[in-house]
Amino acid sequence: MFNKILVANRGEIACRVIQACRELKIKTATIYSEADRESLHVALADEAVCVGPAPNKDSYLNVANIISAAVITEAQAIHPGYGNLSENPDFAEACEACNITFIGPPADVIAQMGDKAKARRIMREAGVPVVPGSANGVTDLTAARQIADQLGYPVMIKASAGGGGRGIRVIHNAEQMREAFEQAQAEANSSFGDGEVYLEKYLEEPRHVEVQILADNHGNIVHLGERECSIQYRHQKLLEESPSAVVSGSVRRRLGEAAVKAAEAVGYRNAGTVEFLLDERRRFYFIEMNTRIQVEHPVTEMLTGVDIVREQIQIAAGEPLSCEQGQIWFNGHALECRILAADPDRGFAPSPGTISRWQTPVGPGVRIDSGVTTDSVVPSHYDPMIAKVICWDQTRQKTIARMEGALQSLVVEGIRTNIPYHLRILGNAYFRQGDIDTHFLERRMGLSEGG
Ligand code: MV4
Repeated sequence: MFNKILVANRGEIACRVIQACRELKIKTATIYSEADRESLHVALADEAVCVGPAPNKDSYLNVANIISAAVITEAQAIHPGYGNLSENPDFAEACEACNITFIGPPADVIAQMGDKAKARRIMREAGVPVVPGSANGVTDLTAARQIADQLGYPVMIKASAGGGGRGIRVIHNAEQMREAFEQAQAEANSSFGDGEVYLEKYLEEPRHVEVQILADNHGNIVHLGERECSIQYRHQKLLEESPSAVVSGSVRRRLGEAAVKAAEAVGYRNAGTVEFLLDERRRFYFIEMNTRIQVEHPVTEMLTGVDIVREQIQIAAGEPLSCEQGQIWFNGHALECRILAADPDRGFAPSPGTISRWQTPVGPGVRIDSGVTTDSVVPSHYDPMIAKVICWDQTRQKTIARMEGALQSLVVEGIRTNIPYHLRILGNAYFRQGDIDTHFLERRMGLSEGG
């Protein structure tokens, strides 16, 4: 087992990984930018290295300085968290080249799943159901028109190097194709340095469910059930839950089998998430695979009792999974609300500043994963998510009530947050009936995608 791990991230996920290391008696080093000198994750780690000035690109994305931090602190492994360098194959490669274990999948697996068109092809060849669409990337307008005609409009155009909704758009008819195709290519080029796009049949009323998997270096792969992630604002998940209100035992088993098959097909190692769309007839289709720990992992941890971050560390250290599929049970219901330093009255514009008071609820089935505390400064340079409230109870209705109570007891003074907006969602009749899909926010909460 590792003696010391470098936690190469900030905020709540850095605090979460540091805590897992502490339980395993592993020493921790972490990194920080000049803006994060006084932050909570720095205080919690055993030691900390400044890797650059405030802007993310100069610090938390600074591969050379981060690897140097691992070398000078003599860390044997690096945990990248999520976002930032967590799905950067060059970073994973650089870690291994410096004889530092990257806590995540092999670099080539990250690269393969990072190419969304290639990922679809691998999954289709492995017999995993994928959304009907182009077999490869689409390079010219004529091909795009032919494929769209075969699929039937509406179709969705997506960037191969994108993911998570970046660079996707819906095309409703042939007249829109030229402009949409050219814009999508240009946007993919400018955002990802790779203009390749691909086409999929647009599913009109899907739910977005994702399946957590764990794979060790001894051939063991398990799934930990699904997470319902349909409630998204501009492709940022706001609130996630497990189980999905519409996934039956048999659908869960088939989703899990498909996710394990996807992991086998690509030689997966460590924690990963297979994303599917679920249609109104409960058929499901692969859309992409995420090769990192996800923000919403606590929902699965609360439901199954499996500590996913601890499993990640143990897998990276060469140990076998601590659980077999037959020992994994899905008990009760879990729900997560992402707490953003954002102003819901100004289209969720970031609301940086100093938190003059942070007071968290306590009680059975209430978990707060936080990167902040009283007197923390929320900088304007980074993602505005400062914490997550995760609740568990025996039924969905009880879990909703527990979450409402927890959010009402979470005191945050000095900055604006989206807590009131979460309470509006939780109070919404359609939400409380479990009647949600990917259009929930605009249809039921009057929130246009434009903000
Ligand atoms: C889709 C889709 C419908 N049809 N693909 C992909 C990235 C993820 N963040 C959202 N994704 C979707 N891909 C096809 N072929 C619906 C979604 C989707 C979504 C789309 C627009 C607005 C909100 C959404 C929420 C969840 C899923």
